[in-house]
Amino acid sequence: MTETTGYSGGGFVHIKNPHLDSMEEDILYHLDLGTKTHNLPAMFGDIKFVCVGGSPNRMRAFAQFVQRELGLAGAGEELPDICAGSDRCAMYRAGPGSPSHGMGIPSISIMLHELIKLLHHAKCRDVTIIRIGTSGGLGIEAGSVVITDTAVDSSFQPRFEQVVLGDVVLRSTELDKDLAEELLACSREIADFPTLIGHTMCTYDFYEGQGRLDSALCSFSSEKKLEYLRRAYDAGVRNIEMESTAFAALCGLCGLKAAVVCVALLDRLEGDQIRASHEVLWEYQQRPQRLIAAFIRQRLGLGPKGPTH
Ligand code: R2B
Ligand code: URA
Repeated sequence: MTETTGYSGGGFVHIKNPHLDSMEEDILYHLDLGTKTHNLPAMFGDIKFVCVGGSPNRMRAFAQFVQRELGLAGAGEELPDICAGSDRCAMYRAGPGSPSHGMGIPSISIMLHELIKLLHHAKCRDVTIIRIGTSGGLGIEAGSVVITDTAVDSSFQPRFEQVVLGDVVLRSTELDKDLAEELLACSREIADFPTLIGHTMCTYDFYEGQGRLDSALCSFSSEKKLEYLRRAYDAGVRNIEMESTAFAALCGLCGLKAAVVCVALLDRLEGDQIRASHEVLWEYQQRPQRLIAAFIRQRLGLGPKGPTH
């Protein structure tokens, strides 16, 4: 069974679940929010940009960074975690919302179902959602930022397989091409690092699933690994991570304009271990953040802002 991309009438988030309407209350358990306990339209109704990422610390730093970059009130002050009552997700508000989603498809799926329902309950309109994260590069310089045009699975197919009641449902993983181009154009203006558009391969594992030779179990040779990675490169893959297919599929079906922007921590054609120093990795991880902050400034008509770090 294949599901096609959703259409969002009036810019609203498109929820495709008839059961939700008959629920007296919707408890967003992992976000520690609920439709009765919280006034979600008042708390979130004006949200236009949502940025999601794997690590709570990184997302807090990002929210603080955006607060400074956009010149918002409270810049420099501690930001409260809106999901403080949950030890599963953290969420910060600084103009844009920036929740963290943990590692891998099951983790981001849970967060996205609740986040998308949150945007729906809050009656948000015309929301742009961006995943910022890290990845392994393929034939590109470490530190390069990849803007995903299409997320592909480990057979290089643009699909996400979700098992529903024991059946495999195939979902499209196309992302918004215009948004990807807009982000690339923005990077041309501000970035002092390489940025490119390419396919992103999403796997269910960091080690065997990404063809690493440094895992606890390994059944393939170095030649086989390189042959697989070169085939991925020839299919257009420029980086590898662990959430993009589920992110693209869910956001697409719910009518959200979505993008994936990940920095490459290494070139997987050259090795498997991440050897760069903490300082270098920290600076790499700020690159997608700097790009997105500049993009939001541009969208809000705030104009360029000197060096972005
Ligand atoms: C990128 O980095 C994480 C694994 O280290 C994973 O969440 C991903 O997609
Ligand atoms: N994240 C991944 O999923 N793979 C890498 O190689 C680096 C970061």
